[in-house]
Amino acid sequence: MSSELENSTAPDCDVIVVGAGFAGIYALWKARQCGLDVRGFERGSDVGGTWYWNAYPGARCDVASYNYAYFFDSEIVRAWDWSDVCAGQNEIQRYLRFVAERCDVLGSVTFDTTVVSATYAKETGLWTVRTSNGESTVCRYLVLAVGALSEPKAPDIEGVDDFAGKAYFTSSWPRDEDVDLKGKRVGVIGTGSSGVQAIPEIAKVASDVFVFQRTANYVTPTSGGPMDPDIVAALRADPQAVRSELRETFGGNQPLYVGEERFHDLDETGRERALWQAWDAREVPLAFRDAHLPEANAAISEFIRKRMHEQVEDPWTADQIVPWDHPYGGKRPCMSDVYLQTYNLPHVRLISLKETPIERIIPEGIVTSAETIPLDVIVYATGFDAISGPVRAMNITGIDGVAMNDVWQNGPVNYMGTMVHRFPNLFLPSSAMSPSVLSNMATLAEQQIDFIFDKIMWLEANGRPGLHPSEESQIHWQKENLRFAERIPGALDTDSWYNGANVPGKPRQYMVYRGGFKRYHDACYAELESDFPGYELVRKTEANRAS
Ligand code: N01
Repeated sequence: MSSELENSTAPDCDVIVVGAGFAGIYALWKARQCGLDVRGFERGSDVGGTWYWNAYPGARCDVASYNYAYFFDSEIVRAWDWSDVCAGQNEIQRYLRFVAERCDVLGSVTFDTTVVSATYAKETGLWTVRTSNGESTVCRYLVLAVGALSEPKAPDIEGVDDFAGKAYFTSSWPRDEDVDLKGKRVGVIGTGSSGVQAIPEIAKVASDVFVFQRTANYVTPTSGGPMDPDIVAALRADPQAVRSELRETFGGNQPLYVGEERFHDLDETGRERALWQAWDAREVPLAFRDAHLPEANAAISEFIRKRMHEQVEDPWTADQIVPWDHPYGGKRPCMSDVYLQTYNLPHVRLISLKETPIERIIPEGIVTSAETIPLDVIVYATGFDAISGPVRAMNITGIDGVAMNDVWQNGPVNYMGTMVHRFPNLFLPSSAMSPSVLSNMATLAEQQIDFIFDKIMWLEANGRPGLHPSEESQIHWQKENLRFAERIPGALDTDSWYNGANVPGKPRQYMVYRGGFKRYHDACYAELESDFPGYELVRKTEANRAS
């Protein structure tokens, strides 16, 4: 890239949106609605983001799809029929393509193109975005809608490249290959949400399945089945009312069941009744109104452990599959009606890596401390460099060449989960310290993109070239995050991708705002209503003076 381009005073477009998943598609549409010229870049060959890449067998949404959807356009809500309460990957990707086509944003996106760097020039107030094909594009506003779970974790096991059989990652399941697991000896490493969904499907066709489990996880029943016509009618009657309601909730969702009684108002019998009631309603984590209290959480955790244990026939496997070492919610819990029963099949075997760790991978299979397990296929369900990972993977520099990776060397810092001090007009939806992965990501995508474009239109209306949060605001937000995380049982001391513990060497920091969706939404709009007291405005630049 020439310095000439970096000093360009003429942007190629107003807005660049990176990523074409839930947030990216909406951002592209929103920019155009605001009268801004927009371009998009997407690494995949189609829209979908996480729903494009994670096409592994069994991939599906584990929150209700009719909530995990767009509400900005009532006609879209009315035009789409979900086949299932929790739709599968393929259906969600089709939905996103349907929305992108309907909003006519596809023509603005360059697919199969990875953004490798973004550089801010203080002199011009412009961002230069470079892509994998060597091109540079200059814009005024940059929206990195790259998702929280889009940077696969590199396998940290010795000998990964030595395996002679086929290896697949759930996080980038091949779309151009008909993966044939029929009659194969398949090893699956990882028992998070992806492993829990994939293992029962793999077991339907493979001759032998070996599940390599490092940490047991909570698995509770999931919702599923055809849509309730009353729910569909209510959604379609007034989609905008639903949109407003979702923003008033704690998680951006409308759970079908929440226990009405308080844990401490009940005796042992009452608690057991409430737990069973919630279990039957498939919402056991919400068994009590005050389910967040450590004592209530302990009762919920113990109840789930018992239910899990009794579903697995082999006593050793049942003991291993139950998460004794962390409270419910310490790690991201899983949902499935079929996962635990899969271990009752004669050709499925659990390998507990706590007892017999993997030593290395060899051409023939996997060597543990106890044995060599010959395999034809290895499926890595080993997760992501989550939340901060997709931003860290790009080379981003802000005012005076400050590098994002230096600013984030001890963990991500930002304000309101979307902007970073010294990176003006750079917007990071779905990133760290927003409700992100612990809220409904579709509700959040709409909320954050709305807020981002409210900021942009405020700048446009006030003739200001840009803004970024003050350092004090970031420090305040960091403290707010910690304050809420400390209240959540197990949040800080359980190893999880919420706090970066899953990636060797990643700084440990709890990266999800746990104050709830409504509180987050209100905090964002309090800033807007007071003309952004937590931000600094950038001075007029050459570009602004020229225009
Ligand atoms: O990844 P994970 P995921 N040796 O990090 C293990 C979303 N999602 O892809 O826990 C051995 O949860 C690791 O073990 P441990 C959802 O938010 C949503 O499953 O680190 N094992 C763990 O068991 C989810 O949380 C849906 O000890 C190793 C597993 O691999 C997020 O995506 C569906 C290992 C990784 O689990 C990520 O889920 C699917 C090693 N070296 C996913 N390295 C929906 O339904 C890692 N592991 C919406």
